[in-house]
Amino acid sequence: MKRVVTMQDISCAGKCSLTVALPILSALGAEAVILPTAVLSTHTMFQGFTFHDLTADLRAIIAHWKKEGFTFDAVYTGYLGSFEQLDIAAELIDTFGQGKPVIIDPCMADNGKLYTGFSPEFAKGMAKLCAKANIICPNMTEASFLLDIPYAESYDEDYVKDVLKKLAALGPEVAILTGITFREGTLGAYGYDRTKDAFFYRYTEEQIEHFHGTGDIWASTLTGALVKGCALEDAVQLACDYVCESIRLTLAEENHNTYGVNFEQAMGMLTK
Ligand code: PXL
Repeated sequence: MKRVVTMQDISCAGKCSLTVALPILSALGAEAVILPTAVLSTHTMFQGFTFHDLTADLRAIIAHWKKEGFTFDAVYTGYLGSFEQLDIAAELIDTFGQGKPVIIDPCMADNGKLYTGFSPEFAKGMAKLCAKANIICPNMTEASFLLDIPYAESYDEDYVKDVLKKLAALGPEVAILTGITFREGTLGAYGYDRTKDAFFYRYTEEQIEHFHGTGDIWASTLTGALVKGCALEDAVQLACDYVCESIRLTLAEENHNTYGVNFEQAMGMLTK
């Protein structure tokens, strides 16, 4: 059985980070080993969330796994909350990611803005971590902070390709920009494989509302599908389709919540 180690926080309520990564990796048939960086009562879009930092435990957890002889078929990092956690993510990759797919989702920003608690300096640290990845999957806002370029609200295909080449120059073999659209009613991900000097675009129908946590669902699906043996472009398509269906099912529910999507009800797409 394939085994993935994923490092991100536990937002107890809010349907993001580990509370979506774990079930999605399981649904795709992979064992999910978790390195939880912090426990929050909710994700940071809520007011007044609690926060318990687990940084002090992380190196001991990694050391124990090493002693036990654990190996992993992929290393996947998501939301990381501090410079020290970036260092520990680098150590996790050095310890367990050699010759294995390393997927870094540089969760830190959306809609032109950094999330609460992040700084442009942190984005520089994240850019350095991205050098250790095989695949990175930022949205356009995260890409602009990683590259220290202005955020482009509108763009054309040439601009997207230029950003992707710059992202790949940070070090990863594959850079994927999520949330890319060129035509109303569609939304998808544009990728660049530096080793083949090849671009690809996979998209689906755009839902009328956007929700929190969908980036984590997207990256978890990508990781699980790749570990299962899907080709990169197929894994990207599945991730787009699964997020789209999760939002569709959310909107179909009367009085649905606004903090996350009904990814649970779309899970049949992953177990098939
Ligand atoms: O979905 C990304 C994410 C993960 N974890 C926490 C967050 C966010 C986004 O805001 O706040 C704690």
